[in-house]
Amino acid sequence: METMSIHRLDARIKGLARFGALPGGGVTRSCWSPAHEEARAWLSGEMRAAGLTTWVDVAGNVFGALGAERFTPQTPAVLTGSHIDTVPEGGILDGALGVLAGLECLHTVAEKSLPHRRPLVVAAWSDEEGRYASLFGSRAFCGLLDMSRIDSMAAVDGERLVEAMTRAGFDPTKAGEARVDPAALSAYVELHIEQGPRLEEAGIPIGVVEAIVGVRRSRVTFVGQADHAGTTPMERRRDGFLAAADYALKARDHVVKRGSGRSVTNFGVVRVHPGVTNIVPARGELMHEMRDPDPPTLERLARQCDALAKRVAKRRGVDVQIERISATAPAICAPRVIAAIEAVSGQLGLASQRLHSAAGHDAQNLASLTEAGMIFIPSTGGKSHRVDETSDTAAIERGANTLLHTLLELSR
Ligand code: HGY
Ligand code: MN
Ligand code: MN
Repeated sequence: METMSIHRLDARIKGLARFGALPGGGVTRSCWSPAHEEARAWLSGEMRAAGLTTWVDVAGNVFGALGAERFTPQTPAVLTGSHIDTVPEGGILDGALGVLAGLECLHTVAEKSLPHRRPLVVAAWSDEEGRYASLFGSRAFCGLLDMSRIDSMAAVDGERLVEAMTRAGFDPTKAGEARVDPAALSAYVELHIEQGPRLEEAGIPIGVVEAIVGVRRSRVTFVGQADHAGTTPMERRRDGFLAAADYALKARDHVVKRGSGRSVTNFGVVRVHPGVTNIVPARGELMHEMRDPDPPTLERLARQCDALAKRVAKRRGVDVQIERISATAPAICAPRVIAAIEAVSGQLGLASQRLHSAAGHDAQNLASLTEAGMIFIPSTGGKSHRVDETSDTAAIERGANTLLHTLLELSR
């Protein structure tokens, strides 16, 4: 079976890693940042050098195509891709692998004139990591973007999406026009690192994703009373931070004990106000995230945690405010794409295992428009969203060759 060039792919992975590179390794490349925009220009250049037609849509998504100039219902395309934006202090493979392996596959198809009846397109979706709004570019492409909220979309440090997009040369008011006609797509398949330990611990080289978790994020703010940190008797304090801490520990235990076994939760952003050492915190603010592949489970846990927050506030004599920030719907992957990945893995002599994705991905938006699926490769030590995220070259090669033949299979 034909193979893609692991040397060229490895060189491009190292090439992209230069943009936003951190001194001790890893990368910070937030969407719309100067490093990201330089990376976008570099990627478009690599796509053109590979013989692809390239364009960027109004939501900042970059496309490279074989056999098409644009998306059109006349010639439904087989699409692959992922993202080139990263979390702060992230790894060099999360997202980059799927974009660059997709590029390498199309480069191989072009140079070896491999047969494909349908156009093949590789995408780099903007702001997948959601510095401003999670899965932003693929949401816009899939017609799932709530344009009424675009003015309020902002990073945790307060920078607004509209400022960042404008600085990068995009008009945020047009992002909703990125919407594609669903008839212009035939299938979507994304290659990604698993970002967890399951495949490596099972010794399985190829993961076949069956479902992708939904992710709910809420801002939970406990409001007590600022007071002197020295003179206020302990029993009279209405400490907003301690209420938030009490809630976080109880909510974590609740999700673990009463969730589905695949439910997870996290409190990745914590703010204390006024936030100085000699004032009893008036406010303790948490960004509370929870995930599960099953929509009813996610809804139930959210309701139960809201009730828990109110009980904790009452017992501690403070108030609580709960604001829904975002919610992505869980997605089920398409049987046709799952079957294609499994058939190709078998032809390549690679063991595969079905699993759910505990990370969110652009594929869950594409699944609302077309038959979508994902291929995972093992993450070394299950590490991701940290500078030492890595996968070995052999794993990358196996994953990219599986992607190559899955794309050819789907484009027959
Ligand atoms: O957060 C996630 O699940 C993904 O890595 N953006
Ligand atoms: Mn990520
Ligand atoms: Mn990712």
